[in-house]
Amino acid sequence: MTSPTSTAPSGPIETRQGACNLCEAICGLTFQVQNNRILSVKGNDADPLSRGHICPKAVALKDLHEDPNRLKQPMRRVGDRWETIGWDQAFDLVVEGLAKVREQHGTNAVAVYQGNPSIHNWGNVTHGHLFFSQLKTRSRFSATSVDQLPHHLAALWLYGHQFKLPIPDIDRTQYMVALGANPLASNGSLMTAPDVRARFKALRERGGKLVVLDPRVTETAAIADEHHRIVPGSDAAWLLSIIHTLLDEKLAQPRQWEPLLQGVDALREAVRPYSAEATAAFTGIDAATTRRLAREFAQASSGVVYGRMGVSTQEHGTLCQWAIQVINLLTGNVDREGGALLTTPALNLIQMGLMGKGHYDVWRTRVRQAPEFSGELPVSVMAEEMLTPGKGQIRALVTSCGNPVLSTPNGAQLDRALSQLDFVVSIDFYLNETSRHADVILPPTCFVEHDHYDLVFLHLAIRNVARYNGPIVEPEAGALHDWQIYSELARRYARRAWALEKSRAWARVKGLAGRSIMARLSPQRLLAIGLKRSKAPVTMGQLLANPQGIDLGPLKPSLVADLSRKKKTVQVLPAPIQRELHRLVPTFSTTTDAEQLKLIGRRDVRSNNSWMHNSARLVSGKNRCVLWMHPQDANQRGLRDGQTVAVQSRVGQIVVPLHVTEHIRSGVVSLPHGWGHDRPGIQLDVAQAHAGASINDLTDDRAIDALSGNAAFSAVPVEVKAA
Ligand SMILES: Nc1nc2c(c(=O)[nH]1)N[C@H]1C(S)=C(S)[C@@H](COP(=O)(O)OP(=O)(O)OC[C@H]3O[C@@H](n4cnc5c(=O)[nH]c(N)nc54)[C@H](O)[C@@H]3O)O[C@H]1N2
Ligand SMILES: Nc1nc2c(c(=O)[nH]1)N[C@H]1C(S)=C(S)[C@@H](COP(=O)(O)OP(=O)(O)OC[C@H]3O[C@@H](n4cnc5c(=O)[nH]c(N)nc54)[C@H](O)[C@@H]3O)O[C@H]1N2
Ligand code: SF4
Ligand SMILES: [Mo]
Repeated sequence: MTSPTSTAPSGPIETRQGACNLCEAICGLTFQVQNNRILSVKGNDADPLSRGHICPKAVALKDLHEDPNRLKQPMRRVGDRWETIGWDQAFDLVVEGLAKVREQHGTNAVAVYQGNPSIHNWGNVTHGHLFFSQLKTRSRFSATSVDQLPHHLAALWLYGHQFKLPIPDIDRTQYMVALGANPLASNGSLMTAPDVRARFKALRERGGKLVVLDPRVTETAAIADEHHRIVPGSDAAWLLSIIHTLLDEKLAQPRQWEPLLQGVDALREAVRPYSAEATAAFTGIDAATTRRLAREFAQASSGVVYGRMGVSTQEHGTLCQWAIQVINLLTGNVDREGGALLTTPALNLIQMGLMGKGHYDVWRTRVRQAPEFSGELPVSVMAEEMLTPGKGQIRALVTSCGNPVLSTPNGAQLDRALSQLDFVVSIDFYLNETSRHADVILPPTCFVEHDHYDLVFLHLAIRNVARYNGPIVEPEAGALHDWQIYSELARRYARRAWALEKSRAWARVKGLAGRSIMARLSPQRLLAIGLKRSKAPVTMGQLLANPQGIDLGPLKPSLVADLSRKKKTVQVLPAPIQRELHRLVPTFSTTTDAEQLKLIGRRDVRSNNSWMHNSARLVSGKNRCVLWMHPQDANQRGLRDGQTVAVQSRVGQIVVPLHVTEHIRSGVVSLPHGWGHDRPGIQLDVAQAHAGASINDLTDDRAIDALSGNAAFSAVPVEVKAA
């Protein structure tokens, strides 16, 4: 199948400015387009934030657009076959399928899983809730609980709002400590910082320092001033030792936070067992180094500790993210130039009350009693909620922008669970490892076919910027954007649900009516209204006239003033953290089993979670789905570089090639996620030819951060043998 536009006669070549939505860097792009075909993709030098930077994935937006495997019409499953159907029929099938399960088994029997692009594609943000909220289900899941959930929980407890996430001011800081983050490969996360390499270079050129703690010699570690190969899963103990040193050596100087911090004495007491000397054997970082780093950090003119996936997705993820904030608070670096600050984006959804402050543990999951967070349940429990009979058992699933079979722990179990559900619908343009379980697939347009304003990541950027871009190419006739799919699902489901809920109050009708008006407005209309109503510093007209983006300046302090105005204080030792600390003590006091290999992840600049592996240019060259192992560990097991090995964990086994390298801590092995495209029934020709194996057939659904329920991907105990 070729793109219908590819045979059109040649026309004028036009230049259009756009953005890349594949990762959080949201780089500005310049496209050359002819006859609705993308000729080239380049970095946009005029973009005030990305300044011309791109990575190899940007060009793959063109591959995605032209991918013959990309679905363009709804599909329904008929036995083992797929049949393309019209939108009208597809919507009816979906609404009827979901309503039927709800009628028979109750609202919580219908589950929702929203994957990562849900926040990268703004139509999902503006319109997704119109449909999902009508399902009224508590079985809500998303990629948040395999990612940044601990950040939200720490922000809720410390600053009173799940989205008050201070962003590292990397353009002005003098001292950055990065744990469990590899921005040179990931291009930054909870830190929209395109061209992070140049920014780190500038940091060092102005006399600043970059310290990296990572079990592996990552691309970021390789350019750092110092790199420490910390034992995976031990970061919470190390961070507590930093807090201990700050308080023990009287290095803390909270500056502007002094009047706001509560519970510092209790904190001093609570961290007493965690001296640098006490944790050294557990973390693999000697006490002198830890104490020196604490002193250097406290004495730097500005500094920021930053921790991402590696410390968020581990057994003590919430402790890690809380401790990072506390270190930044105790050194006065939160809400301070060169430290970590909140953004003030043009369209400030937090200020507008459109991003709720969040809640925690108001209800719990049925089987494991795991706490909800802001209405979501940890995805690690999704399979058990499908497989365990009883009232409230999940019988239907809506997936959108997600591929949980490859991206959530114990994916093989979830794979089995999905195959026995009564009804599955996937809103996705690929027939992949997850959507192959669907009864109906609703494929939206792809990114270059619709407009974009980054509602989410402009809240997480290292500078205040605003940028709106129109579509780069026209979608095919009859194609629907995500927002239109949600809008129509919301409309039809409301009608169907009305029959289910006749007895309920009038208010509900009014609510539905309001929603249906909103549902008809495009994201662009909503943006224009939002900018106007919130008296934003830019107008829609200015955005349209400046597709390269508008710079609104560096981040400015606001949090202290805001909390003071509201007469709020910051409790540095929230009660659940205090309880969790008691749980950690026995863990770090016992020496770890040196024979036991611990598995961690790895991101590669040419890969994007589970779904860009169908771009030939991205998967070409060397196989990236290989297991890294230190020579000492390989020798001990009689294994050599290039050989195929079997990796075994509590939940499963996979077979992958071995790469023996000094660039990893001994006792640790590393494998990327998002691979494993050898499952039957998928339609991804290129990815299938570069299948790899899924690390999440090894990661354990029982291994979670107890506080948040976030998946603990780091430090999975595994055995490795010759295959
Ligand atoms: N072991 C391990 N597992 C991990 C991680 C790890 O580091 N290690 N990382 C975790 C992290 S941080 C994340 S965010 C998750 C990601 O996990 P998921 O969000 O579940 O999966 P993705 O691989 O991002 O899949 C995205 C899906 O969305 C579809 N898609 C892309 N764009 C659009 C769009 O505009 N509209 C719609 N409707 N669909 C679209 C794609 O075709 C694809 O099927 O994986 C997690 N899993
Ligand atoms: N190229 C590319 N870019 C991406 C993505 C992608 O898949 N590919 N995904 C995007 C998404 S969804 C996200 S959330 C971000 C994530 O962005 P990052 O968090 O920067 O991404 P990772 O590369 O997973 O970095 C995690 C690091 O933690 C280390 N690590 C593992 N376990 C531990 C531990 O116990 N302690 C410490 N200290 N370190 C540990 C790993 O070795 C790794 O270097 O990246 C985004 N950008
Ligand atoms: S770093 Fe690469 S994937 Fe991320 S937004 Fe920029 S071009 Fe896209
Ligand atoms: Mo993520």
